[in-house]
Amino acid sequence: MIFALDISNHLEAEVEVSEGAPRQTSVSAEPCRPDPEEGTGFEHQIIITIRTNMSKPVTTSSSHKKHEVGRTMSNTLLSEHMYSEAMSQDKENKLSKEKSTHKDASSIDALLNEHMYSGLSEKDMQKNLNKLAKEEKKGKNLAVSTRKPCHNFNHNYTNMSELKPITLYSHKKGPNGYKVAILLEELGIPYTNVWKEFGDGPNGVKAADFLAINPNGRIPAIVDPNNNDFTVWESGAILLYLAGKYDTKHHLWPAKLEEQSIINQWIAYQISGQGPSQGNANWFILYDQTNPAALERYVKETNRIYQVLEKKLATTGGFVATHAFTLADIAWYPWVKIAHVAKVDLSSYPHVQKWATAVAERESVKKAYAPYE
Ligand SMILES: N[C@@H](CCC(=O)N[C@@H](CS)C(=O)NCC(=O)O)C(=O)O
Repeated sequence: MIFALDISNHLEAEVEVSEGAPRQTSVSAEPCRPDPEEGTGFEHQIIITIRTNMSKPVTTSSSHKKHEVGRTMSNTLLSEHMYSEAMSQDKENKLSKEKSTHKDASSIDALLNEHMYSGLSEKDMQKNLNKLAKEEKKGKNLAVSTRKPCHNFNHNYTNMSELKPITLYSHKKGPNGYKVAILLEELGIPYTNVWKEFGDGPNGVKAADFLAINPNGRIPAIVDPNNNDFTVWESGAILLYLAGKYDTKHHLWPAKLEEQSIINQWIAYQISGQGPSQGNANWFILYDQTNPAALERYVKETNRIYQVLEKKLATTGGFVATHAFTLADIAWYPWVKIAHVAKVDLSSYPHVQKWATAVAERESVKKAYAPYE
């Protein structure tokens, strides 16, 4: 199937999707800049990413051509995304109602596309819809009337500060929330820390209101107002969501599958190995010294994991997964920071110690920990 997709006012891309409908897609366009050779034209660069959980493979191809004023575009792909499971019923009803009130459905599609993919706020979308309605009354061509100028177009999240703050549910002393805070700082995404307490008290992670956000009753969790209040919990899942959605320049999350897999592998190891082992060591050290066998087991296992990390850091030129600072470093750092609690002596792991000192110096890390220090 070929879907024509309006990516901005100036670009058009065709995405070919193999048989079967993708359930989740995302599309981004590199910002287009004035073309110095043509003066009035635009430099066209398109990145199309289709992420899918469909069982059949998806193939993509993209083409671009100059915008022709007045062009209207159909947008079936948008609907595929919009009406996927990620879409709430409420939103779906609202959007289809909106569509039916306009003659030129394609321009509504374009606007909604912008809303869905680029973080255009509900309020701004409403403003644009009102503008559309006005212009439609005057008989104007809607396809060209409502779009932002290209340089200001935010499909690629070039201006993160325009995003609405993401809510981060965290705990001042819990390492897992800081992973998310560091990533948000790295990406320059505004966020609000909502500090939770442990237990089932009124502000506790096991209280009913928080269980509605994370049924597992643990921090971290996020709610993203730029994406219909999309909610994610489990630190690793949150890192991957934020990187997939907002690190479109691939600073911390490379585009190459193999590199992603290596990073994923180290994130998974952190979450299933270092975190639980070190966390249990902490527990037996701090709260239950009646079980020396359990304490010894977890301290030993935690130290074994640090040996694995030590070896890896000795071979990667200073970073956990690849040759560069990535999501994997972000996942490991907050636990390494508190290694001493679990009787891990970092001086026995010189590469880990050197790496942790360098990570601590990053601006993002300092800012993320500012509320803690
Ligand atoms: N696998 C989870 C672990 C989350 C976790 O254990 N969070 C701790 C704080 S760092 C927590 O909320 N503990 C509260 C509890 O266990 O009740 C993740 O990586 O997000």
